[in-house]
Amino acid sequence: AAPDDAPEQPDKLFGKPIPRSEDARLLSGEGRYLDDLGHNALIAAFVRSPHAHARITAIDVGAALDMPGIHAIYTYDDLEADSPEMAENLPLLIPHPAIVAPRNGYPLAKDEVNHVGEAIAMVVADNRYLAEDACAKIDVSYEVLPPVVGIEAARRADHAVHAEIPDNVAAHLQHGFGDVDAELAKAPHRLTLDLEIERSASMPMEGKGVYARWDDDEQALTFWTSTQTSTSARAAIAARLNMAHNKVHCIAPDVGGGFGVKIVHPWPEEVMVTWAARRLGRAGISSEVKWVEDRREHFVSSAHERGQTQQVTVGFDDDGRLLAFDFAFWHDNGAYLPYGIIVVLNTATQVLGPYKPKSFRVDAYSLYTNTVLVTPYRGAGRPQAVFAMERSMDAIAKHLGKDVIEVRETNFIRPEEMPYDFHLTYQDGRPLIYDTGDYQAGMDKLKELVGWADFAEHKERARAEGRTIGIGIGAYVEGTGPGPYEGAHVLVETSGKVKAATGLTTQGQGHQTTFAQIVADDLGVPVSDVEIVTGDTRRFGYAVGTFASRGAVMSGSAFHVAAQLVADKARKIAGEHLRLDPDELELRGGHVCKIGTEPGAEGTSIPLGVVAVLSNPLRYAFDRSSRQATGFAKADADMSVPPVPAGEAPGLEATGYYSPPGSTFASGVHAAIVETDPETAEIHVRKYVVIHDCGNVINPRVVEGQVQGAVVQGIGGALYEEIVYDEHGQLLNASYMDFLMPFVTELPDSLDMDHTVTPSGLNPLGMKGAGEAGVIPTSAVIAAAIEDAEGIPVNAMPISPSKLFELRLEHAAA
Ligand code: MCN
Repeated sequence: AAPDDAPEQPDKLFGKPIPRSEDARLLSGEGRYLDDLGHNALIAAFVRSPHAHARITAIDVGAALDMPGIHAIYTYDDLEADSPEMAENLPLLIPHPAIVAPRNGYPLAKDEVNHVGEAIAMVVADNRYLAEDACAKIDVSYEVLPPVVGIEAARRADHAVHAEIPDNVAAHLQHGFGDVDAELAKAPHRLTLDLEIERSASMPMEGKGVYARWDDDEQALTFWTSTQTSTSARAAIAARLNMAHNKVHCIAPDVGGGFGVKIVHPWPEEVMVTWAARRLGRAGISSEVKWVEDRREHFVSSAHERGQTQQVTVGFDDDGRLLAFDFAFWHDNGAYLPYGIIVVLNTATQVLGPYKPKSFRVDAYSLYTNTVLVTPYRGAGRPQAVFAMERSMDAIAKHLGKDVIEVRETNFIRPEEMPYDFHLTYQDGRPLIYDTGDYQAGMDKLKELVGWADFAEHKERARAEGRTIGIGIGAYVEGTGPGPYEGAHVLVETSGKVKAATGLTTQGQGHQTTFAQIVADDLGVPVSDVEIVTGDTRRFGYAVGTFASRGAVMSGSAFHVAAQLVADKARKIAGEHLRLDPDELELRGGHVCKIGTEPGAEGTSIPLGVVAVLSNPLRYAFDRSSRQATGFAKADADMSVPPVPAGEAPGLEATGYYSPPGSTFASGVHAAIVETDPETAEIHVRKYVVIHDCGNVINPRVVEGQVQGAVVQGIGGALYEEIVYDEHGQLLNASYMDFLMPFVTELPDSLDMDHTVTPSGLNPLGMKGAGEAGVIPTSAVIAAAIEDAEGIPVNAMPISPSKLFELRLEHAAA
């Protein structure tokens, strides 16, 4: 159902839970993913480092080159011989003053490898079998160096990942407000918590992949890549290959999930495959090269996240009011820093959630380790932040013997305090100001939906039956929809159907449906008449990308701006034709018609497709049916065309951009009821409840699907998923046999959801983002519920049955 308090708009598609129009195609196998393309391409495979840290002393490709079906083998020397651009380090995408020592690798390792899986050589062959066989024949000599694995080893700094950075510190960030030391000194109560969140990784069903096609006649390159940022990927490749922008096109075909890992641009494989296509194309060998990541490569050579060690010291009064929140954390950065420290910034700037402590301090370190690099994964630093804050809230309540919800409510920012200015800088460099939000309203709904008032009784009853259950609560605030901009192009065809494009990419979020709802509303056409194109630089060249839950706010708003421009133009053209003032006209039922009259009525209405004909002089001149459709073709011989209204360009189309003044802050509260098995320590999530606020909702069905998916991903992180390295930097669980993701059997018995709606004033439709929300408080909530069930502190995630079993033994011994 639509959110209760959303405004009623009976004629509008905005707010309606219509089914996702993309699903029939995607679920029936009609999707075209990267590996469905380029069947005639040569295939690339990579030689990857078996060592976590080593110097490369020699590479012998001779035996591999002599194998049949092998067309080329490249190493760093080939890049250096090619051009200064190809020999350069991969870029640091988001610089920040807290980054003290940025280091990035090369498309192929230069003389050192810093994690197992780093690419050293590329083979291009007739097929993957031959390419892999040739990889096995390439002889790389290494001088093995001591690896740095894990946060503790990086902090001890007995060894360095990068020799010139002896303390392994990539970035050091400090910020805050108030006098934390003074507040802690005089606080009636103080507590310190040591916390840990596992290293994990986004696991899209489809891994990375790139297919490039060189056109030697045009000296132009087109490449398809499974990316979240096709425009940035194009910019990155154009720069590296030293080509003009308009000679390079990048297309994201159907993308089978991203969850953050596909934001990085360029990936080494994107550089290598595009470069090889041009090089081999010019040599007349083949103009097409393709590489598709296999699952093991995804584990060892894409990106991971989470991975934090935290220490929180809180000072509070007898009511549980936070006087000081002193937060130190150490973040496992992996070997390189392509994406800057956005994850660390998110943890540091969003840890306060819906609360307003009197003083606040963050001291954060991002540390290099000889492991796969770390980039944002759905939630991007916020699950870690919420873990620190919400575990603290529970500890305060326990210390004071108070209700966990009451302590939270005592610290809530109130709706009348909005917009709330923390006088801090947010991760986007702008002031950290919450635009709107009503956290109390969310908590009130949560209590109702989860049955808070009756839970104690419920728990006692369960205990009497020999069952152990517990409840956990968690709240969060999430900055969504950051700028700088997103754009859209909307075109009405002479058929009356609408083609609309944005440069933003899509990975399964339902953009085809939700963006079409916005455009259809603005143009008064059926939603099925709107086709949305995403992530194709041939169709729309300026865009930022899909991450940070920005699609609805950014591209949704841009579609609205562009469609409004088209609607204005349609009213002008139709007004001239109907001899009515444009202000007297509206777009409804596929027509431009006089306000309040029937669409299609003689003399006061004109079909939108006909307006498109009138706006397109050439189409009008050559197309007899178009002339007849306008109803004012005098004779076949009359080739005169209707004039485009003064000040307008031909074509019923427009481009619009949207650039927000700042991020908009979504929020929510979650609760979980878990049951733990007294003997086996198995953990079942019996009930999961979400109250969610993403401002005005375009499509509740899509949003609920997003939240459900993210909650399940969060439960995966809380109970099952963990990337495990041994001390040599070897990944021990690089397959789905050992890296456990929740199946349908691990879903909560029930997952209930409701919404609060505090519209944002920062964008024209009052939206906030929704795509990451479900995953953000999940670990904190599950930890709290297990703690409540077992009466044992839970300070490290994930918590498996065996870990819970150990905790029980430790607790019993203590
Ligand atoms: N929406 C809405 N009303 C709102 C807000 C959002 O109807 N008020 C709709 C949007 O129109 C969109 C969907 O909900 O269809 C998600 O919107 P938004 O929150 O703007 O997020 P993005 O479109 O920017 O998607 C990115 C977000 C992120 S950051 C990750 S990570 C993630 C996620 O979306 N990765 C996903 N959801 C995913 N879903 C799938 N299937 N696959 C991924 O890789």
